[in-house]
Amino acid sequence: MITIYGSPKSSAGRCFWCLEEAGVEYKNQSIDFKAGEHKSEEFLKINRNGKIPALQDGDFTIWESLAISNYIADAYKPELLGTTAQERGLVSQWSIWSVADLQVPMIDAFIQLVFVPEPHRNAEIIKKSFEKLPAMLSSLETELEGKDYLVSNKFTLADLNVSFVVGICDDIKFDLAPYNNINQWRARLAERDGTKRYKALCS
Ligand SMILES: N[C@@H](CCC(=O)N[C@@H](CS)C(=O)NCC(=O)O)C(=O)O
Repeated sequence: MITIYGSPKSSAGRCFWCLEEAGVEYKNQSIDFKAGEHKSEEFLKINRNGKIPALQDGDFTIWESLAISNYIADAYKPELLGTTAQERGLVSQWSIWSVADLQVPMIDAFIQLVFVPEPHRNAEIIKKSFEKLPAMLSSLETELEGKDYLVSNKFTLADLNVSFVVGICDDIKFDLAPYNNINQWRARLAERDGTKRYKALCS
């Protein structure tokens, strides 16, 4: 049996979405941050870094959200990773870009706008983060021109991982109106059964 530790409304969300796309059975073990469960002796045996998500599949344990999703796909629905070396390379490229580049200003803005109470927000961090987004979103917009999906025009983890990060724009109220291709792609992804099952977990 697979156990995923963490909440679908956190960085673990991309792993829940992947589990739903793969159609595997799993159970969720929530971790109470306020009670310090992520730093408990028991949880540190699962991820010694004291962070969620982590996943156990039988006696196998893995942490780090992108690695978890890659493992789920590889073990249970390999086509999500692409079917040729080149496709797998591009899926990897987009997935890494989503966390190494796109997510960085998104999370900086998210922390300020969602976690920090308004009077204590750092307007400079928010401004600088928002300034970094158009170049990256324009790159994605260009890539999606004339395409339904990012890699070989079929749904892969590239779409899941990149759109998961783009979704942070909703939380930080970054206006995506100028990005037609991105909006159509997000609408297409929202129609997937796997996406609907994942979104239902977040509501
Ligand atoms: N790069 C990691 C980030 C994991 C992460 O920072 N998780 C947060 C929750 S979204 C956490 O567990 N924070 C607790 C802490 O840092 O003490 C991943 O994607 O899995």
